Amino acid sequence: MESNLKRLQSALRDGKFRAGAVLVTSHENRLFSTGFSSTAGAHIVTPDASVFLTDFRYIEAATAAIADTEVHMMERGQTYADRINEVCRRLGVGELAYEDTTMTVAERDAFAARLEPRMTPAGKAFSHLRAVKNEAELENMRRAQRITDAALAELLPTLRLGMTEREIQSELIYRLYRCGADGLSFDPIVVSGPNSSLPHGKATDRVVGPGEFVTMDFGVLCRGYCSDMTRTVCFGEPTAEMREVYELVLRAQRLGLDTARAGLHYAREYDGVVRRFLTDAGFGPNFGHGLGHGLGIEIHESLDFDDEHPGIMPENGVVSCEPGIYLAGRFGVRIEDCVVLKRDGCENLTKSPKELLSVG
Ligand SMILES: [Mn+2]
Repeated sequence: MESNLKRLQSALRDGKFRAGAVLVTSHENRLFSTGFSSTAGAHIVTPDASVFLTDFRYIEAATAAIADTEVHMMERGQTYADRINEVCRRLGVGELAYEDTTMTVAERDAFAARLEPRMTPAGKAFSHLRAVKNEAELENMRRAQRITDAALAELLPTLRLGMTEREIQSELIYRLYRCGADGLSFDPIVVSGPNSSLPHGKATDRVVGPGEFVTMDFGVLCRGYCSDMTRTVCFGEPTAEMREVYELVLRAQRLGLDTARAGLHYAREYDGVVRRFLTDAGFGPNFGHGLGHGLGIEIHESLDFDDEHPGIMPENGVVSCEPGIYLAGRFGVRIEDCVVLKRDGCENLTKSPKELLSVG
């Protein structure tokens, strides 16, 4: 299996960064290029060399963890710009691609004033690399989803009428950590009754009543990688209309899962297929968000990164499948799994059942 560092070096060699070397500065891209998580550091990569600079807080762990890389400590009072200049001089780097998509304008200006190599924007090169996962990254994501599935299985029997959204959210977070989460990939969404028509609503002190949907959208971090899942359950018995809407969303979701594969145009051939299905059923205006998004180190990663093939979903990319129907002021349903795109279909990372469940 090719490490992310080797993939980054191949991309440099192939001219994908339009520079001889790259300066990796954001937490997310440093995690990608080194496999090491830290709040401070800079990674300078050329086709044949890899130098990571970090400070006293991380030096011991970084030295032990990062393979095929020189790891050096920043001395107190030194600036990253000065140390990067030293490294670039030694490696003969005259042109350095920088993360124009993550750096603040102030950081860019400060580097531009001090760095000796010419700075060129890396553009979409990082999102292109990160969209395609290697086996180690996929294993982290499978593990993250296993934790997420396990936490839901533990949570469901604890749900009782009279709980508030916030109580459900707290119980869920507790289970996620107990099941092995390193962190949360985002603050879980727990919305009930009429609040469930808010796709990204916030948990409140609202008490869940009988015959109401509760939508829970949540995920964890495992070794720096995200999971993401949504399930809608009913407290007590749903009405016939609620059941009908739920079954429609479930059919739409299965259609998305059956459709998903590498090489499809996201908007036309993936999102578009499910959107047409829900539109034909009369719920087009009630499905106002995208069918899916990329994910990995970040919970939302771009699927539109390849200028030669705009909008095409890559092999070994991970994408969510999350149709929903939202009836303002009444109720909403969303069901979400995440899949690994393969040439002839997809691997569903999400194992939690999704038949309409009556709880409480
Ligand atoms: Mn999602």
